[in-house]
Amino acid sequence: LPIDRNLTDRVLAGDRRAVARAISVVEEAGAEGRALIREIFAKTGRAYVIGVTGAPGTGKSTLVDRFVVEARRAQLTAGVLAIDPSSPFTGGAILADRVRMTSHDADPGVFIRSMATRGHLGGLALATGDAALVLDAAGFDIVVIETVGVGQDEVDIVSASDIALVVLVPGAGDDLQAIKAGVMEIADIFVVNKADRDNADDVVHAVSASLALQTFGPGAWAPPIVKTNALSGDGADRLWAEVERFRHRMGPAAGDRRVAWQARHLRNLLAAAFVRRAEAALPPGEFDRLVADVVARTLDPYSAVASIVERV
Ligand SMILES: Nc1nc2c(ncn2[C@@H]2O[C@H](COP(=O)(O)OP(=O)(O)O)[C@@H](O)[C@H]2O)c(=O)[nH]1
Ligand SMILES: [Mg+2]
Repeated sequence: LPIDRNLTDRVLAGDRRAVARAISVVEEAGAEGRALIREIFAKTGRAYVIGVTGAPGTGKSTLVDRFVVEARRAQLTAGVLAIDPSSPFTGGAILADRVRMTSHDADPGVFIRSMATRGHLGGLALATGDAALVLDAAGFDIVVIETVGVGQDEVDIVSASDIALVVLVPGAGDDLQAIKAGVMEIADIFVVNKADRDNADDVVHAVSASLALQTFGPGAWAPPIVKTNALSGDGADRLWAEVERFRHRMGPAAGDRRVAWQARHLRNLLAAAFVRRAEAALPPGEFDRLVADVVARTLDPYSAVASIVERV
């Protein structure tokens, strides 16, 4: 496939329009996107990737906005990917996140992009990971990925990050929010946002009670709980300080995390590539015939797979 060198070069030079275009290309999860990633990959791995997850309406976008202000204060540039379940798939058009309060438009050190959750052929986690690589290659110091903590896709996205922030808010059943979503285990920092509300401390206590049930070995990171008011910006500096503390404390362990993630990622890509190859190697209609045989119970699924593997 011919590679658009011009696009690659412009991404590496940090050209914003090229970055936007490149994200659209990788969102399509086709050969062009794979070629682009191949071209830029050696220039990635430098950005610090921050995953932010939590239920809808917990104030993630508002908080990320504040967070970006802190990053800029620290002389760091920031790329933001907001995975927005409410935005329809636009084929890559740039959507303004409706709740952004601060205008970063005039700031070349900030790039914000909304991505729809539907319409990604290769899966949301893959599209998001590749979009993060584009921002990384373009030279952004930090890449923030905001995602709604509901499904496996979102957990995958956050576990691909260097640090995971889980956002909770005061309200009914809040002590269970994180546990229900299965993100309790992946949180490096708990954020109790909307701390301007009365019962914010109830959430803090619920989280610390559940953390108290876990044992943290020597040198292990015990997730701190940070109260924020994203509307006023209160606590954003403390949140930033905790992220910095984690980054410095977890230096070598961060490498292990990337190794573990990369191993899983390669296996997933291998599985997908292998399925593509296997299906292509079968005579037309053969796969469907095997499915029919399994449904009819004349063939078991393990033997069906074995018969395909033999032929590849
Ligand atoms: N009272 C209060 N409202 C907040 C706070 N942070 C965000 N909000 C509001 O909560 C709503 C949802 O915020 P948003 O950032 O879109 O949440 P997201 O869906 O998690 O991205 C918006 O109306 C925000 O203005 C906060 O700290 N306190
Ligand atoms: Mg949001």
